[in-house]
Amino acid sequence: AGTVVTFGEALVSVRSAGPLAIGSPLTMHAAGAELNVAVGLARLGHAASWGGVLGDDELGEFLLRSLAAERVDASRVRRDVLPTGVMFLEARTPDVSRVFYHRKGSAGAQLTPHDVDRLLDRDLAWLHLTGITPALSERARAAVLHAAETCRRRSVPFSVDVNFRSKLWSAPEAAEVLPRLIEGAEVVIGSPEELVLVAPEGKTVEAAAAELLSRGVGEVVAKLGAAGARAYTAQGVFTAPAFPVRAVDTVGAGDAFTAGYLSARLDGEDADGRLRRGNLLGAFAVGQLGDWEGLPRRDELGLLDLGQGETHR
Ligand code: ADP
Ligand code: KDG
Repeated sequence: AGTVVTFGEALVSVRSAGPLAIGSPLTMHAAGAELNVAVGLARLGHAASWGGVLGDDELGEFLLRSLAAERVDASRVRRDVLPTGVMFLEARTPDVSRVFYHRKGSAGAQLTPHDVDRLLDRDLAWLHLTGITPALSERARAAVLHAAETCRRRSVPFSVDVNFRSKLWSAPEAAEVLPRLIEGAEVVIGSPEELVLVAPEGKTVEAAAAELLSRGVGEVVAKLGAAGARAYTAQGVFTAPAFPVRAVDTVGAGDAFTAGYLSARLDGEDADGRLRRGNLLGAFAVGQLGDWEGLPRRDELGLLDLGQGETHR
């Protein structure tokens, strides 16, 4: 059946219980949009592989340990003398969080097209990319564009989550690069604003989706937060509501959604089934601290159908 491969920069995310400036208690998590997607897919039983460059340091060891524990193949990871990147997620107030990256000059940004060749040299079922990688460095940008090009040449289906990160680059810079990255993608996922960013002519999400479909993208999926998600396809537009859950940590919800959507796609589900599984994984992700810790195994997919506040005995 082949492997689902993804790559990018994995980070240690450090979550604070309060303001960082006063020295609030911290917890340590494995993160990075692509690592999150790989874990989500592996939990559901798909053969998933994550690639990238990790520092030859304790944080790199922690990320490898997390990947191994989650049964994500990391056999093609490269180590580098530069440090593993870190991000702080500060709970500044109970409702307002801030992200601070410590990733400039990190190992993760050293990814090259050669690393990508090594990573893709296998039986590939699917490749998942994000718009974070091209924002990391010149070489990482070359690497991710090369990966998309390799998929187009080899006719390997691939997906792109736009994941615009304004702390890494500007919207005009992203709008210059991302339309090239998503060319020929089977699935493009983003928030409505992100989808407008990658469709040069589109001013609304509907116009952006129509433009992307006409340029050969297979389907365009808009993540709508607590309102669920919508898929624009050649067969029409499909909408599905979110699952009602208590949100405790929304970071990582988008990656969980993507993992669920791709999992259903790999299983041959129709648009309704894909949106449903995406929303389901998003709901599991927001219910627990950490980007992916709360994600379900396949035998847990029905848990949320049983209602809120229930204890299963
Ligand atoms: P991102 O994390 O990329 O900003 P969203 O906030 O749109 O993405 O969330 C992604 C998906 O996670 C949504 O499409 C939805 O399925 C789910 N989700 C997000 N927030 C909630 C919520 N409060 N309740 C239930 N599901 C949610
Ligand atoms: O989607 C969650 C990501 O934002 C987080 O894990 C870190 O990859 C990350 C990034 O660059 O923001």
